[in-house]
Amino acid sequence: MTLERYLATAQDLALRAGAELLRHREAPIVSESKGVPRELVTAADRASERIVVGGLQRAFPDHDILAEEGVLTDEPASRDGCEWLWIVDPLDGTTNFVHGLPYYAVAVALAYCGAPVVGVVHAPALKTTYFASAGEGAYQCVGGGAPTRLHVSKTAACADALIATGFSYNRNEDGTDDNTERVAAVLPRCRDLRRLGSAELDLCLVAAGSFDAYWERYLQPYDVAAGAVLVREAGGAITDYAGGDNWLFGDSVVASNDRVHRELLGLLASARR
Ligand code: 2AM
Repeated sequence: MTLERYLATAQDLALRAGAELLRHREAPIVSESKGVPRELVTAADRASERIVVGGLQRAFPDHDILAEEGVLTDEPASRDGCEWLWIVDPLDGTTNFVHGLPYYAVAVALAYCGAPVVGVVHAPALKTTYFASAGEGAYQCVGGGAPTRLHVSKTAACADALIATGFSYNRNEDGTDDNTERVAAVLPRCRDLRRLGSAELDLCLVAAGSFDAYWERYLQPYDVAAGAVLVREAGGAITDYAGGDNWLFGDSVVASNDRVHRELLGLLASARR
C-alpha cells in the first residue's frame, strides 16, 4: 500500500485551505455559535472545508469523508469500518482564529480500517506544515523550507515535563468533567502546563518534542486524527485515559513522548473525577 499519493493530495489541499484562512483573516471575522455555548463557526471554516473536501471528493471519489462542518458531506455510514476514511478539520483552533492568535490549523487525516495512517496539519499563520505517514516518519516544513524530521522529547519524568491540555466547549454541562480536578492533580507535579487551543497543534508539538505530553476530553476524531499520526511517527504514544486504544472515536486522549505516559495516566486517574 503506497500512501505517497494520499499524503501529497492532503498536503496540497491543506496548503490551499490555509491560504484561504489567511485571506479571511484580512477582513473582519464574523463568528456564529454552533449551538453549544463558546463553540464558534465562521465563513472561513466553511470555505476551508469546501476546498479540502471538494478536492478529496474529486481525487478519491470512492473514499468516505468525515468533516467537522459537514458542508459538502453527510455523516459517513461507518466511522470506523474497514475502508478508507478521510477525517478533516478545516479550522482547528477556531477560537484562536477569531481572536487573532496564530495557533490554528487545517488538519487532514486518512484512516484505514479505523486507524489514521496519513496526517497533515498546516498552520498558515505560523508558516508551518506538519506531516506524517505510517512507517515513513514525522516531519515539519517551516516557511516552505526543506522538511526536517521530528522526534518526541526524551524527558523521563513529569517533574521535568511541559504538558499541554484543553478545556472542552461543553464544560458547563451537568455531569461533565471540566478538567479542573485533573489540572489540580498534574500542575503541582510537572514543570508547567500550557493551553494553546488547538488539539491538532498540541499533538504536533508533542511530536516535535516541545511538549512532553498532552491530554484532553470530549474531542472529535477530526481534532486528533492527523496529529496522532505525527505523534506515533515521531516515537510517541497515544491512548485514552485508561491507557487503551479508544482515543480516536472515544472521549479522552493522552499523547506523550511515551516515557512519561504511565506517570501522567496515574496523575490523571488520581484526580477526584
Ligand atoms: P475546534 O477549534 O476545531 O473547535 C480546544 O480545546 C481544542 O479542542 C480545539 O482543537 C477545539 O476544536 C477542540 N474542542 C474543544 N471542545 C470541543 C468539543 N466539545 N467538541 C469537539 N472539539 C472540541
